[in-house]
Amino acid sequence: MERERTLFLVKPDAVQRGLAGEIIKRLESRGLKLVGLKLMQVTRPIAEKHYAEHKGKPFFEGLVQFITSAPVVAAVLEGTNAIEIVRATNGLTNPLKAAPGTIRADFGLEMGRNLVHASDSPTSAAREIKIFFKPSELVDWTRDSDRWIYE
Ligand code: IDP
Ligand code: MG
Repeated sequence: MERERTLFLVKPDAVQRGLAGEIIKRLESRGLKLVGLKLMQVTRPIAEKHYAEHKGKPFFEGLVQFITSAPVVAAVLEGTNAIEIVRATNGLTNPLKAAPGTIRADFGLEMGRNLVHASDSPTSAAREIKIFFKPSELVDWTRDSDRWIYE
């Protein structure tokens, strides 16, 4: 069993639309454990660092403008295969292609307003968690329901 941590963002469109609680609820209900959580304004330097892999692409400037346009809710989620599980819960990048039942399909229409972010690999997760959270902001805690979620 691979117990992982991943960075999750409720992007500005979802926060503005009042969907932050509902979106985080889906991940909690799935069995993922919150180990970090905060509302924050993303600055341009943070945005450019976070999205460094997309620098030079035609949508990069719009993406940075968007992610810095209003607050995000940043979270670190922990669980078995958390990285793949959260990506699957989010759905494909383009809401048009995302499967019904995923966050992006259920709440979104367009790629540039797709509500959520999640790390795509263990390397990205380690890198992105460090960008958004100080070690002291992550809480190691024992969840009493773990034995009903993990075999
Ligand atoms: P991901 O969020 O599913 O990992 P990435 O390819 O890493 O998708 O792209 C980061 C974000 O950039 C996407 O979530 C989406 O909001 C935006 N994006 C990606 N490709 C496009 C595009 O072609 N047009 C507009 N926005 C895009
Ligand atoms: Mg990505």
